Amino acid sequence: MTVVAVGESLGLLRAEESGSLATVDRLRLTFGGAESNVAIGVSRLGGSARWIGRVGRDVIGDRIVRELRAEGVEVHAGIDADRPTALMLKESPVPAMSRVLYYRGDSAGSRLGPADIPAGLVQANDVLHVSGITASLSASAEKAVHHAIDIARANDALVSFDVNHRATLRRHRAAADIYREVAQRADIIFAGLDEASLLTGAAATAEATARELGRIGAGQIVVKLGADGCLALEGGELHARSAVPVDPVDTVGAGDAFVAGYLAELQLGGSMDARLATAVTAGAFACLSTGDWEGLPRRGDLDLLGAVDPVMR
Ligand code: KDG
Repeated sequence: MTVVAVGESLGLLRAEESGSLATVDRLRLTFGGAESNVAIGVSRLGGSARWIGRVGRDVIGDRIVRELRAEGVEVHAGIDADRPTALMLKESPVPAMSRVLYYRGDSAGSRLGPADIPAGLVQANDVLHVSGITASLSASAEKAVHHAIDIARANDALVSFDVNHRATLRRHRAAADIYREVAQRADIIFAGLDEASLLTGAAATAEATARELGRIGAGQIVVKLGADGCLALEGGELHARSAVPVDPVDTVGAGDAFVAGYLAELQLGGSMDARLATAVTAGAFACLSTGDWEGLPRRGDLDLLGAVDPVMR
């Protein structure tokens, strides 16, 4: 069973110190992308992962493809000779707070279209993972997401959808409409409370949120509650899990790490409780690193956050 993630990955210039990018001068070059972060996370946890997207014919695109392959992710990247790979800048205006600026309008990745989705995208029992970011990039990217879902449906693969709302993304139509149409075709929905309210209207509690999302039709609902853990609904039963307490340095990428933990355990046939345990642990790891994916744990790391002895020899 392979997790097949479809989306846009972007070059990332990240400030190495707190303060405004107007004055900070030390930056690190890396990359990010919600769906490729999930693919890396699954691969690091021992699972099989594939990423599908478009990059420009440029050094940032080369870097993304090379790094993903180095992380054990199978890559199907369309190369766009006319448009660049997108960029984002990440600054930390005050310690432990991150602000992301996008330079992605009409990027190679946002020109993703149905023709970029291979016919043999998934096999039975694979998981297609998509997010609200990809469907928001452009009308053609939204079509690509639905085309990928058509292929998944025709091949008995599961469809996983993380709403991943990004308020500053410029969209071709209303976010709630885009998300609702994908959610209605998903088997697994991941959403934070605010994201869920875009789909169903605000609910009073996490439980009410999970049940409202459940009415959309997906068999697995996972409400991400950040430092309060998560609440899942499957077969009418609720499963709660506390977060693993950490002192976060940067929470960007924690949601993707959470999804990767969940899907990696699902690949192994793990129970809901096992899926949530790995999800919250992977999410905690991601909070300890300033990179969007660099802090993702390998399977052998998962026990480290509970370790009593601070020295291992
Ligand atoms: O979830 C982390 C992502 O936000 C990041 O890696 C980049 O895909 C990205 C985005 O659109 O913000």
